[in-house]
Amino acid sequence: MPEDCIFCQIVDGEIPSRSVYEDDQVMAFLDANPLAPGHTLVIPKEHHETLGDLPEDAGSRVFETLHRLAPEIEAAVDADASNVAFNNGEAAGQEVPHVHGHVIPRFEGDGGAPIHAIAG
Ligand code: DGP
Repeated sequence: MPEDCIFCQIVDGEIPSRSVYEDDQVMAFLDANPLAPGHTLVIPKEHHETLGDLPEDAGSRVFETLHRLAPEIEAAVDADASNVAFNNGEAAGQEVPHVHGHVIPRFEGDGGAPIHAIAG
């Protein structure tokens, strides 16, 4: 793993995080700069920079986790919907070069804007 990868450091417990879920391959934790209450990141524990670098099995596990957690996160914060998205590569706005999916709870009346509009 790259020494300076903050998500690898979260996996190793060197940087604290607010855990949402963890198993042998995947971690989910609250985003430090949330766009909405309950904004959660789902990552493979193994370091891979982009989706294209991710082995199929790890990708499947990340997607299974997003699939299971998104409705649970919505329910936990009483949201009406969610954006589930990846910024995949630096030119697409990926700031942390360790694959991560965002679950961003959405609420009726929050504007209904698509993710590119709420993310800035
Ligand atoms: P992206 O732009 O898709 O690479 O999103 C990176 C997200 O990671 C951004 O929403 C903020 C979040 N983030 C950055 N550093 C940390 C950290 O140390 N802890 C946590 N929990 N989230 C972080």
